[in-house]
Amino acid sequence: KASKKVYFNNPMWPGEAHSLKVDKVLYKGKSDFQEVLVFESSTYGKVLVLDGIVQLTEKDECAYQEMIVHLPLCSILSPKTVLVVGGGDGGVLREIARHTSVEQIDICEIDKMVIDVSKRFFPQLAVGFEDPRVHLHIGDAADFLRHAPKGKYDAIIVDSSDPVGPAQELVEKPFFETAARALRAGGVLCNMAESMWLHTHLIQDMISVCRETFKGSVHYAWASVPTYPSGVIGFLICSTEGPPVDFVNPVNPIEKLEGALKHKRELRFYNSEMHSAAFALPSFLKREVSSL
Ligand code: AAT
Repeated sequence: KASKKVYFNNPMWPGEAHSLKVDKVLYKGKSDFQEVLVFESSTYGKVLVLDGIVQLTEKDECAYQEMIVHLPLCSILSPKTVLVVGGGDGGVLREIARHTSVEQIDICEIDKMVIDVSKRFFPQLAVGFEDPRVHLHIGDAADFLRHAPKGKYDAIIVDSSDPVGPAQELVEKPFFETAARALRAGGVLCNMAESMWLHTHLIQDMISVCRETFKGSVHYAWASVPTYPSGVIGFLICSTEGPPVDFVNPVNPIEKLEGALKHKRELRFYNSEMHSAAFALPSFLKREVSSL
């Protein structure tokens, strides 16, 4: 009974839980910010869990990391400066590295333990940290952005955890305002934006805040990630006022990018068709988004 209570009481998805069979617990630790757990599952490879919530599995991380990076970076021509918020496992860095136009990648992750654990257990993600263009900052990204120079970034990718705990601030208006300020005119933001099945209100709130803050355009896209709650994850993708950005039809298609596909690791999920398809919304969501 006690364990049932814990499983079904997550405020982000009350009344439901998803389970994976644990073959072996590989690491258990507690940082200043959260509980960190790594285990070997019987069907999804190794799994990284923070405060009881699955952040990634070896089998399906490709879907999330490839989409959250290439949706924004393939929507603008020759991105050069990119900021990653969160993303301490390094998977997002690994994907940004495919873009040879990129000259500087800043990353601000709050929890050093996530980085250390990823380097030890998920080398195929942490490899992203080895790129010489990467500059690592340990700290709260909301704080980091408050001090970022105006107009510095072509793209900001918010690969953060759910808004309970250290990521709470990252879905609030002041955060979006500092992100918009740190982007150049016509720059893009791509934000992890939860599940359309579970978090319609949160998504609506994020969209209306972003419509006030980002004067270019604001879109919602989604992808299937079986180990995230309800099996899908959304992305809120916005541009600042400036040269208009056509998010649905990538102007910088990955198939034409020198080296992007020749990278040591093949793309497993993303391609230009998946990019455009990700913006197709089910009728219920379309209605809710357009009613805002
Ligand atoms: N790529 C794996 C997916 C993640 S990881 C989210 C990261 O965001 C974590 O490493 C966490 O420590 C970091 N983080 C949380 N809050 C902050 C903050 N304020 N500043 C900087 N980094 C932060 C996300 C999985 C999404 C799960 C969907 N259910």
